[in-house]
Amino acid sequence: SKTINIALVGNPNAGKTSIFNHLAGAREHVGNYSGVTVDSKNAKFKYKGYTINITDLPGTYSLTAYTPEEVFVRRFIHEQNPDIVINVIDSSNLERNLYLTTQLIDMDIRVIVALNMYDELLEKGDRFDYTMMGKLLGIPFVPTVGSKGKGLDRLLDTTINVYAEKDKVTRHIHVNYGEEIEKSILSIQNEIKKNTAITINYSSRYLAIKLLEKDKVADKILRNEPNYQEIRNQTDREVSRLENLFHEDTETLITDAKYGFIAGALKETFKESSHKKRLVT
Ligand code: GDP
Ligand code: K
Ligand code: MG
Repeated sequence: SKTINIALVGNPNAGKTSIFNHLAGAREHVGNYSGVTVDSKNAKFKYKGYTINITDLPGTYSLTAYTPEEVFVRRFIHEQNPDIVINVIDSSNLERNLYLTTQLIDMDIRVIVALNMYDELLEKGDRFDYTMMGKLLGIPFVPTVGSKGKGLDRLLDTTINVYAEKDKVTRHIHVNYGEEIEKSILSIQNEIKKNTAITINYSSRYLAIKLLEKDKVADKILRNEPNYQEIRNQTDREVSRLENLFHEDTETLITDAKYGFIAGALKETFKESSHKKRLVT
């Protein structure tokens, strides 16, 4: 049977391991990684004629390269190339959790969002039009309650549909970084396309964004290219141009634009409960 390789990616405590354990049928202790050993867990099972090969990855808030967890998750996605990334997000903290989602969008990979802790969202009475959010991001959203194993059949059915390219929501969107940053991305992207061998299996837009973020991993990927210096020079020019224009470093500009993008999407789809919680005195 066909094997679908899935990786669970998300913030710490979003519910990745709970979902993993329910899917794998394991009843292991659910806990956090100690922080000393960064590791992943892997399980295989059959579902509707497919072999599902699922990996539970360490929690990360971001996919830069500042922590061992970030390096591990990023390398896993780059090198193992999973068919589908299931981005497990905590419904009670959408803004922070969706930041990572924007980085997955930049990577141009196939993503499904498991809208976990959905029980908490319902309990608070918040209203979230996740169907519309899915359409805006081009990513199917599936509500789940990981601790109870709820929503997981729908998560797997969606996985199969996305894998078989039958999912109607899935489309590749770009996070819009605004006119000036977009201009810079495009010009660096053009240098990358002109000066790299076609064997580089990363999206040129993703690499261009990463170069603007002054990311060392992307720089290292490109450094072996014979015309690397052309890409480097163009990047330096664009970084200077943007930093002179906005009086802010480009890494911050990109981060701010991502949060702006999320805020805009949440404004259209999310309404916090008007019932204020009573303080117990
Ligand atoms: P991970 O760090 O992403 O692997 O998160 P865990 O699976 O370890 O879950 C963190 C905590 O949240 C645990 O105490 C889980 O029991 C709890 N949890 C997981 N999923 C849900 C959910 O959907 N609803 C609620 N209320 N709690 C959950
Ligand atoms: K929580
Ligand atoms: Mg975990």
